Amino acid sequence: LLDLSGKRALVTGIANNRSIAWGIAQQIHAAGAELAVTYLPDERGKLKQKVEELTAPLVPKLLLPLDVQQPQQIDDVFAAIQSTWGGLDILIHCLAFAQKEDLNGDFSAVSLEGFHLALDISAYSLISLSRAAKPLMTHGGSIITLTYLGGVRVVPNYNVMGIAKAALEMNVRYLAAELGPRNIRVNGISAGPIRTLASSAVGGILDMIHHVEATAPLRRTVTQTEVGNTAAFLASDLASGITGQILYVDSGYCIMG
Ligand code: 0WD
Repeated sequence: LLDLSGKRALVTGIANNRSIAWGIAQQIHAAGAELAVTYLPDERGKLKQKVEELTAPLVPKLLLPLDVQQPQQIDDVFAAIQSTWGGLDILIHCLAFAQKEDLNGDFSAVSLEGFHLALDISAYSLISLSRAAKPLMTHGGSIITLTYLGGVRVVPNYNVMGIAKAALEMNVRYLAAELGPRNIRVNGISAGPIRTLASSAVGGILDMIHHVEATAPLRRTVTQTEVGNTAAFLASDLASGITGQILYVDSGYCIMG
């Protein structure tokens, strides 16, 4: 039976009630995990308030600011986890960013700065968060990230984020190889397109959603809850033999020619 009771989970990437991370937080909480959640700090503190209100029913043990571009904030998050829980079992990496101008038009137009930014926030951050989580996962653990088909195949307008996702998926494999002897498993979920704040920045996302609805074997897109259920499974002991994998939760779209 799927049971996460007694497990302590850090969930990053909740921005609002459409966030995939919110679907994951709800499902792993429902399975019994205790939560710590992070929010991207902004000057007016609006995001903090939003995430605080949204997650209140899940009674998170910690609500912490985290901009993955700020190494000090990463240190502070894991120091708080260490002093509150003394360890960690589950890390959900559910964040990405690229400049809007780099998510449509000519792929070759991407600036070095835009490239660095996308790869830093969307791919390197899995390495830095995993490095910080490693010493806390003393009884093994499960690290889960979110990726997209555009990291494997050319998807119109996904552009620099496709490069970031390709790097992210390779990060999953190298981290899985390093952390496996500690019984820390590292996997990615490749989700089908879902309407969120982040995906709305990708040019033509609605066309992509309609294309999936017309051609995927299940003839529909997936929900945050379905992605959340898969994350709960991967986080659980039911998935104890699975590491270094990218699991597609996309209504089967990726098998179609
Ligand atoms: O169709 C989709 N929505 C898919 C999303 C399909 C397949 C994969 N994904 C991936 C995304 O690439 C991302 O890795 O799922 C993950 C979560 O994305 P989401 O749920 O679609 O988007 P959203 O609700 O916007 O959450 C992403 C959040 C940010 O929100 P905004 O929109 O404010 O940028 O990532 C966070 C932030 O909360 N984020 C950061 N967190 C820490 N440090 C940073 C940062 N520097 N930048 C963005």
